[in-house]
Amino acid sequence: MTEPQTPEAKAQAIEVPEAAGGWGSLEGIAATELSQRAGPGALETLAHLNKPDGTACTSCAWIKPPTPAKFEFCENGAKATLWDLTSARCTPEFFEQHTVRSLWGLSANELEREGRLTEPLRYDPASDRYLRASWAEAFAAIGARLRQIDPAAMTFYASGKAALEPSYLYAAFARMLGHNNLPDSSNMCHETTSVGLKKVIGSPVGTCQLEDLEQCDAIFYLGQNPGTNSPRILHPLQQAVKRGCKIVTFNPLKEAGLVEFVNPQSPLDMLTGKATRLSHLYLQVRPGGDIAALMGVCKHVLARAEREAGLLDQGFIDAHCHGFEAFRAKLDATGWDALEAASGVTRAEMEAAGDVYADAKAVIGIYGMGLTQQVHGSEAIGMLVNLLLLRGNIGRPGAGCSPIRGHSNVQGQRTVGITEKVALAPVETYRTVLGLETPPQDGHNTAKFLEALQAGKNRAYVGLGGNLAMAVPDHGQIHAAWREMDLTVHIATRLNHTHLLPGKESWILPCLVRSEEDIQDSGNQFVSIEDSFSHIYSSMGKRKPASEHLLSETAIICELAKASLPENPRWQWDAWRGDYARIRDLIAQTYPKEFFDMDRRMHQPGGFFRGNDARRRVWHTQSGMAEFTDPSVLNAGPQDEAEDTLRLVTLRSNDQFNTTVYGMNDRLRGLSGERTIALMAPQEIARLGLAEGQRITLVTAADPATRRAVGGLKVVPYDLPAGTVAGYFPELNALVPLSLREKLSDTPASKGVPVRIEA
Ligand SMILES: Nc1nc2c(c(=O)[nH]1)N[C@H]1C(S)=C(S)[C@@H](COP(=O)(O)OP(=O)(O)OC[C@H]3O[C@@H](n4cnc5c(=O)[nH]c(N)nc54)[C@H](O)[C@@H]3O)O[C@H]1N2
Ligand SMILES: Nc1nc2c(c(=O)[nH]1)N[C@H]1C(S)=C(S)[C@@H](COP(=O)(O)OP(=O)(O)OC[C@H]3O[C@@H](n4cnc5c(=O)[nH]c(N)nc54)[C@H](O)[C@@H]3O)O[C@H]1N2
Ligand SMILES: [Mo]
Repeated sequence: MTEPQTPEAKAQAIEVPEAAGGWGSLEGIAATELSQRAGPGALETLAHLNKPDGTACTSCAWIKPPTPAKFEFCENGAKATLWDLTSARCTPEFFEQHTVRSLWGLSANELEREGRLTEPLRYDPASDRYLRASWAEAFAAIGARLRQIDPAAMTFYASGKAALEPSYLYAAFARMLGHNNLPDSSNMCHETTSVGLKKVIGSPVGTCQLEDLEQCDAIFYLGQNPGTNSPRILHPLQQAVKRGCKIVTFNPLKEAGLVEFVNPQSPLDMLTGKATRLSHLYLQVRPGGDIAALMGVCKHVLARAEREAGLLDQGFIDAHCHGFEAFRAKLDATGWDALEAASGVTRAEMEAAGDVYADAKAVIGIYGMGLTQQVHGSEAIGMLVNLLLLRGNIGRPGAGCSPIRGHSNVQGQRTVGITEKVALAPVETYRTVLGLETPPQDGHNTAKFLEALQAGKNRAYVGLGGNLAMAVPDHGQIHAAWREMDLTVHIATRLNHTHLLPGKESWILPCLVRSEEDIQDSGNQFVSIEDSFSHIYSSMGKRKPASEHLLSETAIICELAKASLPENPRWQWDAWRGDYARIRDLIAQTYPKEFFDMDRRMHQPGGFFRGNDARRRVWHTQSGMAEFTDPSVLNAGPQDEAEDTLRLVTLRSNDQFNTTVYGMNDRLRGLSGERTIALMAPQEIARLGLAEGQRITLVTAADPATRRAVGGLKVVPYDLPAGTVAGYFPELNALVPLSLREKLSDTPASKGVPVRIEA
């Protein structure tokens, strides 16, 4: 077979193991349901997902559309929900039989398969076991400890799932205690967006709405894997392609979800098995190659603009942008050879992408972790914005910049005050609404928390969900320090390894999941969620709770606060717990511009839009304009790599939600059976003298003073750029050095770690 000649033909010729969607996704759902023995009524729960006043899916942050499909959920949303609804129970009797030490040896999947946590548990160091406890004991003991510990030495982590009501109270509670140590999963995720996108357009979140996807002519899709991580986006992508929109993908891996899609909701698609080809061009950049690749695209657009009057939106650039001339000078000064070397794609591919851009009236840029988890990730985001600005592709119909968020309410948690930065806290309205003085010092983000932990300076940890010790870099260094804390408290649904690193005093506080009813004084409670498009909508659970002892996250936070704070007539923990509408009143008073009349508006189909000034071309940047930025590097990865290193990209499989591993199947990549693998290009395997199936050890090549290694990894051939190795998160997190972080945001650079192979 001859190599396809054009970039377009190359994209058309990509073969993937299986199209995303289709029967595979339905079988995926059935398999999980069977294996997890979800209780009766599970399918009914699925049918309510993402419907107006139904339950917001707990999986990703894709929107809940005003006119939902019959089944407004995807394979992986169903998996996440059914996983919550398992009939398996992880009871105190289970903990009686196992020491914490012995449980540590189980896999993530084995731990979570034990099922839902049912009762509060207290760690007993003498027997190395978690023991049954009452809620009253738990609150009293934790409250007493929190009163003793210096607020500067405590950290309250949040993992992006808890709704706006508990998140608002959690952030306020931390500040009432006297600290801003409020890291969020976002610190390992889209913090690069919160900082990097804000720097250039003044908005920390995306500017697009769903209707923009219905009107765009081209989508630049970078470093996000929709087939696995946000499958519902594939429906609007398919619709867009069917009406002629061109998708240009940038990804080192050929991800099936970006290649083709069979709509499982379409009888015709299912009957004929006919997949829609999604990517018009597929630029297989090397890790970090997006800055150079996008520069090449811009360079071509500017070259064409020399010949084609009106190609640039000069009116927009003049009226709305800052820094264009410096950026243009940088493009002129950067040659194609340098761009090809740094990006790993050819000039022809960059030019073809430039043509798609220049020929489209309205363009959207979409991106995910492939950009944010890089050392110079904010510069990559800045380059994407540069491209969009050239033709005024922000702030008009069918155009904009759209980061795809991770956890279902991660964006919302930041919106309602979970942030370590004082400048982002509602300092004034806290004062009037709660009589609360915000502590003046910035607190810990995730990386700073880990540094404090290693220095022995962080004494207490409270986790509102998550599995932080496994999600972070540098497992080897962090895990030992974790157990030295005086107090660790986990508000959780299932057992995970972070719980198995108890501090001197440790508690597991089991909570409801989103699909379960949450009965308080005023009846079953709604909560609210914010999606990637800044829409806020209600969610209500209808299932009977997994155990009669469970409390809601809101209730747990209220009780912890009561037990650890002095009485204050304005802090109405009982009333707030009794009726969450009263918490929404607080949110509305604290953030009146965005949340006025929240309790009513969140019930509208599709929720209400919190608004976005950049969408209206109002730029809250330093210059008051949208910023063209002149990148300081051509590749977003580390700059000082030695010759013989490879770049490690850590990935999610189709059978996991972050550290929750449902199974061993990564169907869309045609991989299964094992997660301790190292994916490498066949020619790379040959070049390095390795053999398929051989076991290797990967060793981190950055920060050589500390040895970081993961062994027993099976070499698996995969279509990847040269110099790249890929494998799964969190198994490979021990290789990610905490020192390797995105420059502006401190986000760990888990997509660009220099490594070497030890055979
Ligand atoms: N089912 C499921 N859904 C999820 C999650 C889950 O684990 N499972 N996690 C949730 C969370 S918290 C998040 S943040 C999102 C994550 O969703 P994504 O943003 O899709 O994150 P990753 O799975 O890490 O994949 C990132 C993609 O970037 C590509 N990539 C790696 N390096 C580069 C690069 O240098 N340049 C480019 N252009 N691409 C690169 C990878 O090949 C991969 O396709 O998904 C959310 N949804
Ligand atoms: N190497 C590498 N590391 C990464 C990443 C990567 O791509 N590569 N991705 C990073 C990203 S994007 C993220 S967001 C983080 C994820 O980090 P986290 O958000 O900390 O981790 P999760 O795996 O989502 O947390 C799972 C646990 O949350 C608890 N849980 C589940 N549902 C609920 C609930 O409804 N309420 C409560 N209270 N608890 C619940 C359960 O106990 C479960 O075990 O990992 C980061 N780490
Ligand atoms: Mo994330």
